[in-house]
Formats: sequence, C-alpha cells, structure tokens
Amino acid sequence: MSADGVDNRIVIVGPGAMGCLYAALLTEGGGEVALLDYRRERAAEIARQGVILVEQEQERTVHVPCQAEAELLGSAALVVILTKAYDTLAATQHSAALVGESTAVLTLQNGLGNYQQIADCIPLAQMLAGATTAGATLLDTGKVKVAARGEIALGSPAGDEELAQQVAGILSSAGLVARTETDVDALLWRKALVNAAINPLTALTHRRNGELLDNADLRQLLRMVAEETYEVGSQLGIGWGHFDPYALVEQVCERTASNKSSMLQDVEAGRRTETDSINGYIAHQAQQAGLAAPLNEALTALVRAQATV
Ligand code: KPL
Repeated sequence: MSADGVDNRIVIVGPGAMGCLYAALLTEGGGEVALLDYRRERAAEIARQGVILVEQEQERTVHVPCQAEAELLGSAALVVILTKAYDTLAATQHSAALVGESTAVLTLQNGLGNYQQIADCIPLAQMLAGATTAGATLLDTGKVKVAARGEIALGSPAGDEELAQQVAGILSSAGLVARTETDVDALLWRKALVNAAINPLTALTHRRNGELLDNADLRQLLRMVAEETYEVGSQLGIGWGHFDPYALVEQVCERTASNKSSMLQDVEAGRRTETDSINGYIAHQAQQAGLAAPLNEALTALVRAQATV
C-alpha cells in the first residue's frame, strides 16, 4: 500500500458470487476496482456486460473492468482473493503481477488453510485474512442476487494491527462494514465452525439454512458437529474465547434463514464443493494431532460422494 494512501486500487480475484458482489459494492462506493478471472471468455463477458446486482427485487448494472491477465492490471494496493478454496494456490500464482512490495493481500474465502497456502508465495507480512457474513447467490455469469451485505472481519496473521486497520479503512471508505480482530485464527475457526455444521447439512438435505432448524434430527447434528469442531479447535490451541458453539450456529441459521449455503449452491450447480477445506481440513488437523473428528470425517465423505465432480 502506498505510504500516502493515495494509490488505493483494489483487485478482486475470482468473479464468483462474493467476488462480483464486492467488486460492484466497492465500485459504487467510489473505489478504483478491477476483477481478475483466469477464464478469458468469462472475463471478457463481465467486462462487456458489467456486474449485475439483484438486490431487494431491483436489478442494477455496475461496470467493473475485468481481465484474465494480471499483467494488464499492474500492481494494486489491495488484492482480495475470493476464489473457491481449492483454487487458492492457482489464484495466487495467477495474481503474482498484482502484488508489489507494498501490496496487501486479503483472503475472504471460506475454509481453513487458505492464508497459509497464499503465504507460500507471498510474504506473511503482506497477508491478511478474514471472514464475511455477506450472503449472495450467483444467478449467471457476473449476475448476483444479494441476500445480505453483511460485514467483514479481518486480521493480520503476522500480527500487523496497523496493516489490518489500514485495509479495513479502505473497505469502509468505499461503503462496506469492516472491522479488525487481533486473533485471526480464532476468527477463521469461528467461521469454519459455522460452515462445518451448516454447509454439508444443507447440501445433503437440499434445505435452506433456516430450514435446518425445522427438524429435530438436523438440529441435533448441527449441535454435534459444532461441538466436535469446537473441541478440535480447543485441543489445537484456538483461542475461542467464551461462546456456545451451537448457539452461534443457530444464530447464523436464523439470520441467513432464506439463504442457500454456498455448498448447496455448488451441489445444485454440479460444481466441486469446498468440503475438503472445511470439514476435511478439520478432520485432517484432528488426525494430525491424534484426535478424532468422526462427524467432520463422515460429512466430508458424504458430500464428496454426493457431488457430481
Ligand atoms: O458462509 C456461509 C456459506 O453459505 O458458505 C453461511 C454462513 C452458511 C451462509 O450461507
């Protein structure tokens, strides 16, 4: 990021639901924004037609530059990685030309292990990671239905509070709600705990988030997965603070009741899911530490078996 704060160009990597949503909102908020997509034809289509937001039954188009080659965009103040978790490494490599010595790279992806993968290519000191409570559905190329704008919480894995504040400031000044947290791993594990419980159960039962609470068996499963994940995290030293894991999951189901989770959307669209980076990652971490996480392990296998790819 430039020391004088003048060069605030933001590049969003990955034109999925979240990528398009944030590219459009940040552009509307006065940010200088571009999208990077590895698929040339899709990039050209989005560049031509713009991002179409469907919000509160109203449709509007926001024009955002979109390129397939990072070299054509040059270095940015902020790069936001919003690809699917399984594309993290490829997206980071594809974005290399965007990242100069003073570029901050922020991942807002679902799942765990993303910033660690990105940090294989980019100095950890330039990395930020966070989570969003926005809800969005990709209706078509570049066309997104907005359920909730939500808020972004982010932090620095290297403990650079100033960088985290600076980037939260860039996002806030372009109209988003953004705040910082000091313990980034606790933040990411909290989001992963919610995703580990809600996402596979919605994907396996084809229910919306709120509909999980209508069924006693599913409520019980939500509780058990949340508690298992909490236990694994605790054993691994995650500083959860005091909270009731099931209460958090229930609250998110209620707040996002009409949402189709991203995993249900993936299954319905015949796309690969992110279960390996959510339930699979938790089960793997547990196994490495000599712990058991049978529910996360079983959900990973069931979702993988259900997916068409
Ligand atoms: O993050 C989500 C997702 O769908 O991936 C939740 C919080 C479950 C909202 O739908």
